[in-house]
Amino acid sequence: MDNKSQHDKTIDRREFFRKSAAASVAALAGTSVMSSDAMADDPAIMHHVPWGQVWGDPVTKNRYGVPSKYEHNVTRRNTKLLASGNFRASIAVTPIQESMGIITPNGLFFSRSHGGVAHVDPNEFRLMIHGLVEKPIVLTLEQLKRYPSVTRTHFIECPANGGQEWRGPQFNSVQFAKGFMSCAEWTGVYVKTILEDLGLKPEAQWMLAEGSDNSEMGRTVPVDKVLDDAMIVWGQNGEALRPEQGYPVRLLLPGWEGNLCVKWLKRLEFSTEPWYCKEETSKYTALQPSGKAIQHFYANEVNSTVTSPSPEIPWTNLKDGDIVEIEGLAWSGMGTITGVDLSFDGGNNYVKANLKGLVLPKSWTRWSYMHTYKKGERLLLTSRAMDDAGYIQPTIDQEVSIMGVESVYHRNAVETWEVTATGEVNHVQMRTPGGIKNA
Ligand SMILES: Nc1nc2c(c(=O)[nH]1)N[C@H]1C(S)=C(S)[C@@H](COP(=O)(O)O)O[C@H]1N2
Ligand SMILES: [Mo]
Repeated sequence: MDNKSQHDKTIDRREFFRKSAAASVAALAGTSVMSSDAMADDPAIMHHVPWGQVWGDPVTKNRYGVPSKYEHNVTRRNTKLLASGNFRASIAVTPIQESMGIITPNGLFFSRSHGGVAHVDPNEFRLMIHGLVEKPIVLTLEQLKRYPSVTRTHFIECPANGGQEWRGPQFNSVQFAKGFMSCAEWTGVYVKTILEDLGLKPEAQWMLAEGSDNSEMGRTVPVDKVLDDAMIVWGQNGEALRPEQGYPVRLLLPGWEGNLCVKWLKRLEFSTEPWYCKEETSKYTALQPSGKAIQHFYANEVNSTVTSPSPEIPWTNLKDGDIVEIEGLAWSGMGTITGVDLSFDGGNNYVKANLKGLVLPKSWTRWSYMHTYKKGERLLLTSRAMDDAGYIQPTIDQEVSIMGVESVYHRNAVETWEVTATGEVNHVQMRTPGGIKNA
């Protein structure tokens, strides 16, 4: 390109941006998200960018595509503080501060594997289904996939999500505080569909699920849940499960504790008794709107968090008067999110946030609230979700009064994120109305 045409292009662009800036200011009339001076004399729109002057890479360079190199910081993370620092059998947490919509890309999906990640040869995969069924069977992967399939969007959450924080915040990070979970569109077959074929004997009460990995992860599940919505899945967001998620096949119990969703599945056995009853999880309680606790087990209760702003991506660049979107996630293993409240004062007063996009049962639900930022203001952002099973998130004081602080599992009290006068974000815990404790 010669100098002349490059110069013309520069003039054209400058005029274009001037015009469109003026037009957008007029259209938004005082409620502009971005002021027009955000564009004025920005060298990045005036000069001729280097990537526009050369041929790009061949489109087949990455036969399996990878994210832009500039997104290299968006990764799962691990810390020695989790799972005794054993990086083989540990936890890789999802960067929920970077999440968009309600789907976690497969490369960022949360992973917890007690015996490390197994690599199963799909040709040697077998699934045995036996015990109290009329027709016990051993299926190859190809035979399993011949059953009619369904596709459903559900989160998987480790019940230890947030479980380090009963006494107060341990991680000044939304990724570590709340990232023991992810959400995907799963493809597979309902276990009830297979059971219609095999014939479940009426005395069957429990299903044992076992993995073929080093940890086996034997878990028993009540037959009611199995016949309700349990799935055997092989598809994750439009492709085969990733090894970290149990390739080629895992059990999925929508909304229930992640540890029951046995990966690298090899065996289902139906029986009258549980082989291994998780005593401690069967005693969990959940708080109702009345503040009274009820007993239940296995389901992950209604929960939410602010994901933006976050300690990782704060508001330090915002100017006074900027309009900014506060965003977060809400989820419930007992049903569909019906609403999310947002507080700016740590949970004393709440306004209604908006639910965005698809609102699906036992799925992440995205919520947002448009806020006009005042430079120097200090906020205590607290979100509180409710579901169609009638539950609402408790305060930490309500939850601790019933559960104590020794537990690791099922912490679903509201979370608070402090925005300081300079826009930094800190994870804090509100133990008494009006004041920060354990900050
Ligand atoms: N076979 C097997 N299944 C397993 C595990 C395991 O270690 N082995 N970990 C469990 C735990 S504790 C959780 S929280 C979920 C996590 O699923 P993900 O790794 O796909 O996020 O898998 C569960 N299923
Ligand atoms: Mo877990």
